[in-house]
Amino acid sequence: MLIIKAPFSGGCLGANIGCEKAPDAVISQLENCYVSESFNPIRPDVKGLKLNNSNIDESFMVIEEFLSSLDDIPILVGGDHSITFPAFRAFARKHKNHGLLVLDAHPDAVNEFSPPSHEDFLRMLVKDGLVKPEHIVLVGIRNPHKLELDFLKQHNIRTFFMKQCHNLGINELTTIVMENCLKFPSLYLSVDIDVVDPAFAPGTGHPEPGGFSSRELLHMVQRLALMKNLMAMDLVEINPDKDINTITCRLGARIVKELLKPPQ
Ligand SMILES: [Mn+2]
Repeated sequence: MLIIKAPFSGGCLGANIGCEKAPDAVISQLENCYVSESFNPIRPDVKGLKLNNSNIDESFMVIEEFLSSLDDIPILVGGDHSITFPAFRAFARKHKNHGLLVLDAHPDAVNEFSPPSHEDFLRMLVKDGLVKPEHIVLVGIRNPHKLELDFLKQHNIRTFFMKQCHNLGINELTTIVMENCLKFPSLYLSVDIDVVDPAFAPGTGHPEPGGFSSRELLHMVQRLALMKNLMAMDLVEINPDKDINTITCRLGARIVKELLKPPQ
């Protein structure tokens, strides 16, 4: 596995400036996560990408080209959520009948900006035919815009709204999400840190109260990491400038640690 640092805030529409500092901040916290909770001994390589925050097209090209050339399973550490667009495009070229699992407070389907921003990467993936809507699973959604609700309904996208997540309980929720995702021969997992309650992850651009606890997210992530079809991952929207006592960066490092899996 390879951790790839993607220091990019050029797609955040000004809402999360500072998130370009997250890759370094999160990876430096990784040194304080001595072991995974299952004592997985994997020590991943880390590679940094050179991105240009004032040039989205150029940065997307760098991300896509690097991931296209990679044989390893990548964990991309952003950066704002727009980076999922080029990362997923590289993934979609390599895999057939692929699926996308997104853990996020927001559906990220407001506009149709091109190149996409962190508010509409999902909509643009669907619009550009890079993923079938029925191969998308969203988890943790709360406070969606009306345009986003219309989009989810129109495309019949499998959505686990946060209230439903809570009512199911983390164990059952994770089981159902995994059952949904095991149908795809290959899966991309995108984790937006704002799926976590801001009480546990304050360092982000659009805090939405009422999310998962860090323990609940770790439960889910630990079980998702066991899925054999999981072929690419990203972790986005952490902002060290908005963080308190490095809680969020440290949680980010813990998530990365739990996602690492032995070579197959
Ligand atoms: Mn997002």
